[in-house]
Amino acid sequence: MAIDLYTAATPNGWKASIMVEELKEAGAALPAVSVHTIDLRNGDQFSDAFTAINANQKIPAIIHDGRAIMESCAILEYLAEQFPTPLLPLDERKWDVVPWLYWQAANLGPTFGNKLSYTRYMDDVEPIKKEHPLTRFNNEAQRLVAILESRLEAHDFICGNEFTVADISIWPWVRGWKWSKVDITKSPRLMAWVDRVRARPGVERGIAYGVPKDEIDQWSAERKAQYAKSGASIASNTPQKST
Ligand SMILES: N[C@@H](CCC(=O)N[C@@H](CS)C(=O)NCC(=O)O)C(=O)O
Repeated sequence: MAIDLYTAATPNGWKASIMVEELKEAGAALPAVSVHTIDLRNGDQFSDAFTAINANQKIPAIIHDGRAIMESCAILEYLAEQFPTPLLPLDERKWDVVPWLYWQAANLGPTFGNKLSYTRYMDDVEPIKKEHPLTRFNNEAQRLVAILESRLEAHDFICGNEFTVADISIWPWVRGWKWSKVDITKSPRLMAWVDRVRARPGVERGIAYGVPKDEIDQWSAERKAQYAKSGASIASNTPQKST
């Protein structure tokens, strides 16, 4: 049964596309995957058709075997269970990995996302009003960076020497550290991990979904402006609607 993937070229979207490509790399018997791009700038996430798939109106989402799944980390866990590979051990070692998916969803994603929004997407907010949230989210991001740096002391990946769904969930946010201006340069193991994960062929293909090949690592000024515009409309207090 084919998989329908609803996504966009954003950190949460790349988690799902990296997963698809890493499953292929791991030799999983993955069915055909149909990719549907949701135009966040256009407000497609608020359409009735997409809301029926994901009541939370955010990408990514998948439909497989008639079942719709929302939340990127739930999608990683679902796909890992449906198509078993070392990306998620399914015996008791699962519990070395799954808590880090929850950690990403509850801590790293929201903190990096908020830091990014205040850094790049809120030009209409007076600088003085941004000071407190910027400091707050930056401090919290630095706390999370320190946790990752210490995780990587003993092994190459977040949960051991095997690359897992935990790495997939965390990497797209951390690799965008220059865009979110979360300084990781004083965390050498984390910097090396960003490069180590980037070097994987599955990751290379996964982050190319929705992005021209020559802009995978370095966005053009035009793309940065597009992201800024889309981010600004999402971060705005004026509700965005499907057009
Ligand atoms: N916790 C969710 C977050 C999903 C999320 O925030 N997606 C963003 C793109 S990275 C989105 O769809 N934003 C559109 C909006 O907020 O209107 C997940 O991990 O799937």
